[in-house]
Amino acid sequence: MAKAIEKKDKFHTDKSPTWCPGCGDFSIWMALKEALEKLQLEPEKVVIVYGIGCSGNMANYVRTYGFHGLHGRALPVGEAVKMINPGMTVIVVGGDGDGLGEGIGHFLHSVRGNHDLTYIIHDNQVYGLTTGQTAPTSAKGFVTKSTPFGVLEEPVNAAALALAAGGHFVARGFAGEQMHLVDTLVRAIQHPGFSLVDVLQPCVTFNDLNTYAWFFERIYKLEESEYAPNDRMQAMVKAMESATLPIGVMYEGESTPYHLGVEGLDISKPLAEQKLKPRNISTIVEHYL
Ligand SMILES: Cc1ncc(C[n+]2csc(CCOP(=O)(O)OP(=O)(O)O)c2C)c(N)n1
Ligand code: SF4
Repeated sequence: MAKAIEKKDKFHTDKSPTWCPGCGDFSIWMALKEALEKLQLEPEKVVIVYGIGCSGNMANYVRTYGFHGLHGRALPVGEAVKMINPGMTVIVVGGDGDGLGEGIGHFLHSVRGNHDLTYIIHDNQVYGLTTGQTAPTSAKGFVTKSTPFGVLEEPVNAAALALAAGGHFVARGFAGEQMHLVDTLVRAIQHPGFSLVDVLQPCVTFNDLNTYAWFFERIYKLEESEYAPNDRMQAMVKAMESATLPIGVMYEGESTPYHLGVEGLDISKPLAEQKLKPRNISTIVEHYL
């Protein structure tokens, strides 16, 4: 009995989530813990970097190493963690505002660098934590307290951006399809290099447009069709669909993660355990004297 509890609680903390009842964050949280279990990872071998927002509050609810970064800055922290300790599984969790608003530059550069981490976006099309302002993913015309006459811009499409930036693993999930999300996360975490899992997530308090019912009317699973996720252009067509919303792996291709290409980086052990090797830099210094 004690053993069963121990196993079930491997990624559990003693903190209870403060998310609103019914929030999609719950199912993403449970799917992530289930995926880590399925991959038989140990908490001490996983680092999760969080952004700011309701999604970022997950920092308190998963028992792994964690870092709660600044708004929009979680990805570069995750990249650095992987570089200095390549033996760790690195996951970055953030909101759509965090990653596609403040952090959009980091997002594109992290994708094109193919940094070896799994990026989970809680894509609720609104700012949750700051009580319902427009997010970069909000639908055109969506009325919020910061846009009382409706959003004027086109929404940002995370999957299409990742594909355009050369991403080698691009997937979408839906918080209302938890077991499907577990499988998608397992594949994403296994993929070497940058993996995007853009999770469509209802915010039951501040988004009365993109509800569970709204998503259930539109989503379909790529794995249930003949779709093979090996063609970038076809994946782009899938990512751009708007009347219906495909979930699952849109694209997976050959991938060499960034840290494996860095000349001189010793990946056999963490940087902290490496001895500094003295180097003679006198020729460089002399060049500038
Ligand atoms: C640079 C910066 N700008 C704005 C904020 C204020 N802020 C905190 S959370 C948040 C919205 C978070 O929205 P999102 O990232 O979509 O996450 P959610 O709460 O919806 O999960 C904002 C604007 C901040 N903390 N830092
Ligand atoms: S405000 Fe929205 S995103 Fe935040 S916890 Fe509540 S339902 Fe979830």
